[in-house]
Amino acid sequence: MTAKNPYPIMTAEEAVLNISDGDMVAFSGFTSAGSAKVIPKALADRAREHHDMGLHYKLKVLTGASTSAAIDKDLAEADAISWRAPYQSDKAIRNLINQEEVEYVEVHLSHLPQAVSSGFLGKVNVAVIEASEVTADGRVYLTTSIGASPTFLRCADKVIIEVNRHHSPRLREMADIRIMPPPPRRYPIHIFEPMMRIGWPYALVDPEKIVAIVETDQPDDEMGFATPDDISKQIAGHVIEFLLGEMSAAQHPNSMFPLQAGVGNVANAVLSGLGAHPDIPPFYMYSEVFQNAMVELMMEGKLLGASAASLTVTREKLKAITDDMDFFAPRIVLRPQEISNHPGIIRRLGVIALNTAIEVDLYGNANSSHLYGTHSINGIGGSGEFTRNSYLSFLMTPSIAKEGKISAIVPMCPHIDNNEHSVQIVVTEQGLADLRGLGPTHRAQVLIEKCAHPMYKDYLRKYVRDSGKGHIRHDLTRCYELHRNLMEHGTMLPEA
Ligand code: 0RQ
Repeated sequence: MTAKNPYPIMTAEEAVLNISDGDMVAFSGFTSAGSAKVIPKALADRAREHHDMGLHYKLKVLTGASTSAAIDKDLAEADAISWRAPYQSDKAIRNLINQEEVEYVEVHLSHLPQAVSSGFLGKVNVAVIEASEVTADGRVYLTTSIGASPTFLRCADKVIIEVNRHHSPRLREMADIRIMPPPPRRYPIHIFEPMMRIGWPYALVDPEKIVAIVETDQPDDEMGFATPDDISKQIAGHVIEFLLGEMSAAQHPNSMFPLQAGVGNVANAVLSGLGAHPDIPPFYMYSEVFQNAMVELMMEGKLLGASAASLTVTREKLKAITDDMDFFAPRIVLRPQEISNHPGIIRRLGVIALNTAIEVDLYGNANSSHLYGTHSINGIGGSGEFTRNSYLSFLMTPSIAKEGKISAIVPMCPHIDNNEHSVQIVVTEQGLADLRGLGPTHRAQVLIEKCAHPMYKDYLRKYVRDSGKGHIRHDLTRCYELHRNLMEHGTMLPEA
C-alpha cells in the first residue's frame, strides 16, 4: 500500500465493529494459505464480549475451502459461528457441526464462487481478505492463495483488507485471476495446457467498499505433513505400477497426463513415489493445492509445472519457494477455485485424479466425508469435481482402520460422495481394483479379491453369494450389518 491510498487504516478491534450479529462474512484463504489472520481473532473476542453481556453474536462463515485455526477453531470455540460453507477440516467446528450447533453446507469447491455471485447462499455482508497490497484504484494483490477471494471482493457489501507484510510481494507473479461472466453468456475458458494463463495478477474491488485496512505481519498456520507410513507407501506403489502399465500399453502416449492429488499422507506418498520412480516421465499437475512434496519434485525437474488454488506448504518450503522466485514463479500458477477445479478443464486436460476415501462399497461407491453416514469428518471438498471429470479417477484408502476393527471395503456405504459412475480405480495397500468395464457383480469380485483385507474377504464373498440376484446384488436386511456391529460391539466382525 502506498501513502496515497485513501483507505482508513485501523486496528483489528476497530475494524470488527463493521461486522454485526447475523452477518455473512467471507474470509480469504484456501486451506490456511492466505487466510485472514487478525480479524477472526478480534471477532472471537467480540463474540465473547457480547455473550458475556447476554447478547447474541453469531456469524455465517464462508471461506474458499478448509481454513486456519483462527477461523474454524478460535471463532468456533467462541461460539461465534451459526452457519458454515463450503468445507472445513478442524476438530472444533466439526464437533459443533455434529452436535447440530453449526449448520454446515458442503459445496463442490468450483461451484462456490458462482453460488455466491448468484446469491444462492444469501448476501455476503463483509469480505475479509488478506493481501500483500491494495492500490488506490482497487487492485488487490492476494498472497498464498486465490480461492474464492476475487468473488468475495466483488460480491460483499463491505470489505476489510488485512495487508500482510510477512508475505513476499513477488507471490503475485504466480497469480492468474479472472472471473467468468455469469451464465448463460459464458465463453470457453482458454486453458488448453495446465500452465496457460488467462487473467491478471490481481483481483479487483470497488474502492468505495473498503471500510478498513488492518496491517499484519504473520505467516500462514504451519502445515503438518506426516512422513509417509508403510501403508501409504504400499498404496503409492500400486498406483505407480498401474500407471506404468497404462503407459506401456500406450493408453497414455509419450507422457503422463496432468495429475491432481488430494491433501494428506497418502497423496503425499504417491507424489513422492512418482517423483522417485525412474520410469515415470516428468509431469504437470492440475490440482487444487500445491503441497509440500511438489517443491522437491519441481527442483528435481520431475514436476514441470503446477496449477493450483493455493500454496499449502510448510513455512520452510514456502521460504524455499519465495527465496527462488525466478525458478518457481514461471512454474506455478495460482488460480481462482472456479478455474483450478473447473470440471470442463479437468475433462479437457485428461487429469488423473488421486483422492482418498474412508470406505468404498462393493460396487465402487465411495464415502469420503461421513463416518457411519452420520458424522462429518471434513467434507467433499474438491474430490467430487476431480473424481467425476477426470480421465482416470483413483480412490485410495487403507483396507482397514482402528487395528482391523473397521473394514474400508463394505457391502454398502451409509453415505456416498463419489458414486460408482465416477470411481474407476480403487486402491488399498492390499492391491488395486480396476473397475473400468466391469458390471456390478464383477466389480464386487475384483474389489474383494484385490482390495479387501484378508480378515474381511470371507464375509464379503458370502454377502455377495447370499444376496438375491439383481443387476446390483444387495440384501437390504444385512447391507449395514458391519456398520451396526461396529456401533453395537465396537468392531465390524465381533465373532472374529
Ligand atoms: O481416525 O483420526 O482417530 O486416527 O478416520 O482417517 O486414514 O487418517 O484419513 O487423514 O488420510 O483423511 C477421506 C477423511 C481421509 C480425507 C479423508 C478413521 C481413521 C482416523 C481419518 P483417527 P485417515 P486421512 C482436498 C481434498 C475428502 C475431501 C478431499 C478427506 C480418521 O482425505 O477429508 O478429498 N477427503 N479433499 O482411523 C470409521 C471408517 C474409517 C474410520 C478411517 N471406515 N470408519 N473411522 N477412519 N476409516 C482438500 C480441500 O478441499 C482443500
